[in-house]
Amino acid sequence: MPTRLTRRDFAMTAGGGALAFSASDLTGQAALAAADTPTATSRSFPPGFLWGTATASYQIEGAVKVDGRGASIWDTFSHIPGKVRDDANGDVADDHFHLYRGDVGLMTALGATSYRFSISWPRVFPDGRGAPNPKGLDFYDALVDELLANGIEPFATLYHWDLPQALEDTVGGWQSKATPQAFAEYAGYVAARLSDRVKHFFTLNEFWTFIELGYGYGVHAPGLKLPPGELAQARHHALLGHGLAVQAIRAAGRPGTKVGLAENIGVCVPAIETPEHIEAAKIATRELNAGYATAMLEGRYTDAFLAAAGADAPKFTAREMQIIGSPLDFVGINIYNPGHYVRATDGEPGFAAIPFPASFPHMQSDWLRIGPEALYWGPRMLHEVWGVDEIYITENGTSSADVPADDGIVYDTDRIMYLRNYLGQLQRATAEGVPVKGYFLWSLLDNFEWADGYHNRFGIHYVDYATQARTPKLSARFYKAVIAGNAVV
Ligand code: PNW
Repeated sequence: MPTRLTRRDFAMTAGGGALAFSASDLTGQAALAAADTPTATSRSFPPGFLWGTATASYQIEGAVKVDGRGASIWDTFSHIPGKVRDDANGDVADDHFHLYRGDVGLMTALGATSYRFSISWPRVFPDGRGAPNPKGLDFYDALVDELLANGIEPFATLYHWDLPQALEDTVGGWQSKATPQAFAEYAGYVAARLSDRVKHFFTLNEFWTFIELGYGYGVHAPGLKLPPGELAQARHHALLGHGLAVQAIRAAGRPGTKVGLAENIGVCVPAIETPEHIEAAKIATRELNAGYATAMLEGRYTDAFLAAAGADAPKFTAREMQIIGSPLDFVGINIYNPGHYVRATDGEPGFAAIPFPASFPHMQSDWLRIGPEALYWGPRMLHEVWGVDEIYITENGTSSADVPADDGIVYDTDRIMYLRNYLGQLQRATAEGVPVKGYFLWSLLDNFEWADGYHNRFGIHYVDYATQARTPKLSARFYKAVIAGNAVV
């Protein structure tokens, strides 16, 4: 039996020079030497820790009209002038649909042991529901086989934002309860077909981002700016889709299939690591994630959340909350930045979130604030607040102003600095017994970065979009050394 999350009852009071390295170091059989068991050091990760990269279908696949794929809301949105930087779209992206074998080769060269990818819902159900497309899963079948043949464990995400356009057109997407139902049918279908080889399924990726940016701020597909009450209902429907999918995957998947989610919780970092501030950060973790993670991990909305929403609170039934709180086998969290620095207060609600000073450092984008300790506190909070005992870091990484040097290599020392410091904090968590089982670096390749188009590059492999050539950046060599040593290097 898979281990299930336990819940707690909460008493709430509220090397050498640059020339020593060439891109060819990262290709070919030499990388396989990484399979040797590394010697443990004080900077080591636990034996068997999974190392991988993460991607998402619409961001890399291209081939948007191949083999009967239907349109998604991102196809539509990206083709509306002015919505995406430089009016870019994912029609071709990294053409991973055709180049996946080589891309798995990049993973092999890194010595990676796992890979997180997402499945395009409209490839499988072009209309979102009804009859499945017979060819819809062929690509993923082949990808999974290729991964397994190379000793790489596949982790599949069922929803990374490419909602079938037909569902947006006919029922209003996540505004309707029909969408969670359709999502569960799709999830069950995929689990039945792939769970002989895929053991870990994530339901939805980053509830906060696709709902708030897509239905609230209108900067992601489908580009809506719903009023608060309707937005609250869309949030609730996304949670319901998660819960129904958990049940559908359990019903359709082979024994041993594990299911969880991949959410970008707002990581609450105690401003000072003393007991009172740590306690405040725990309270804040529940309340500042009440709309998503807390609801799914506890099967209820907190009293403070409902009180704050007032008349705009979501409408829900007890049965729905039970579905939303369906027990999970593991939890994935995407962590790029600290969500909040938190301090203790004497009165209610027991914590205060401190505004970020204007001088707080960040990477290429303003939101990519540099707070490596988020990779320590995120998993520790999941473990201590909700008793999660199987945790994955489902995304972590940064975009950088990458420019190939004369020798064709991107010397992305800023990305390495970012990764080294974040991984140091993750290592600290594992050394203290926080049950983090794996890490997926975002991303394998430069790719279609949503509203930022191709301008923001998150890959550890540089993609020349004119030729589709992939070139390992210096950070790929860094990551390869981390994987080989199973330690921060
Ligand atoms: C995540 N924000 O998105 C997604 O899961 C990926 O698809 C994406 O490429 C990656 O992070 C890098 O952006 C986010 O504005 C998008 O805070 C925006 C935000 C956070 C995450």
